[in-house]
Amino acid sequence: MNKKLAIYIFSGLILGAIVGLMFPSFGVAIQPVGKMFINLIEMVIIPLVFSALVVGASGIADMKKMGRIGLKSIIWFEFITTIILVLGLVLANVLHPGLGVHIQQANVGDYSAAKGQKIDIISMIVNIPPSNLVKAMYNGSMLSIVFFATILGLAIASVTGEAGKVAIRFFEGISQATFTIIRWVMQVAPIGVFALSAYAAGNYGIKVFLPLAKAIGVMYLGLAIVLCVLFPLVSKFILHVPFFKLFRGILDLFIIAFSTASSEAVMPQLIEFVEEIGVPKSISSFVIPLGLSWNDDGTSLYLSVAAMFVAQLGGLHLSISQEAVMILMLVVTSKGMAGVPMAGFVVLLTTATAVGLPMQGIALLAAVDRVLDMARTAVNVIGHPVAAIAVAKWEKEFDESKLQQFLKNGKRS
Ligand code: DAS
Repeated sequence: MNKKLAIYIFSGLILGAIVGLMFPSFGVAIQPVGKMFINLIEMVIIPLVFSALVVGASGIADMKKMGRIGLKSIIWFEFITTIILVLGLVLANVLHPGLGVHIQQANVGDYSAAKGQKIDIISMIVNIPPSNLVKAMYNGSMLSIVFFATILGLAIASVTGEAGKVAIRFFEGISQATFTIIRWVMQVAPIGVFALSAYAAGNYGIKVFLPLAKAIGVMYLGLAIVLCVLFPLVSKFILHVPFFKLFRGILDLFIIAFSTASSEAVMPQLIEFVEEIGVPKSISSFVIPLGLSWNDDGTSLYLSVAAMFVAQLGGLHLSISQEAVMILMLVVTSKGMAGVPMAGFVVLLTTATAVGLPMQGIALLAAVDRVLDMARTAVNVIGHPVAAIAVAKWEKEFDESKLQQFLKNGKRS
């Protein structure tokens, strides 16, 4: 999403709020426009997740040939992203960003369907393998869709010859096309967000925007904790490298990632950086690109806070086991993500659909996604070198002398 569109979308939020507050009946009347915008985004979620996972899973099959490095990368990614997901959950449970107004109380559209939904874990796990894939897609059973797409991707990777290659190319095309559709839909986001914002203001007044501001604050606080506490602690006690001196060496990449909201924009420079400080090419050229879609630390924090914000805003009181299931979902659905703007928001949409969170809260987050995306992308970009160093150290292939040389120079060559 380019900066101009982001400004239009943000303006739609502000303008919609003003119009909704001044003319509440108009705000309520244009609710269908906002609902249609949500439908436009939701319509592409299943094909997007399905195709991205088939392609991602077929890559895992190749990764088996990568042996230890691939496995160690995935173990590190899961370790660090799960800690961060739980951190986000704790922050959301302590600071309650979504409390203040319950969307269900205003009985907005059919979102109240999600209220009080009990997630029965046993039957949920039993029904993960879909007895009928089309029915799973019709019901939006994301865990079943994720399960089948992963199995299909692994199976396609084992199909030798032209047929296997053509199948992967097909799903790669679908995956890219779905991201293009999201980009097209975001062109009308200013109108959609205007309508949703006008409805939000018209229907429940100014108090609905307070939780939104609070959610942004909680996410920025969480990202600051990841960047200034978690990464330094992991670097000092597990990796034994000076985090802030290394961070200073890629501050420019951090700023580029923040302003473009795209990790892919700085991926080549990240690979060069980690090789300069002592990570061998065999590891850097694998862990960084894979990390872009499997190790999004900033996005992980965003996802758990955002999911809890939406649940709280929708008046859903999730039990500990329901929160655990949601984290399990996020651990799965946040893998295979692209390093492009709004990628994390699409993952949130997927998870929200899967656990039945009210979409209205999601739509409000869409309005401020750019502000959130910049920060989470910048943190993602710092998490990738941390992972590359971790795997290199684990493989005992980290060249300490290069690190010392870098620290002596004080900056990237
Ligand atoms: N913008 C994504 C990235 O480039 C992060 C996200 O959308 O969550 O990493």
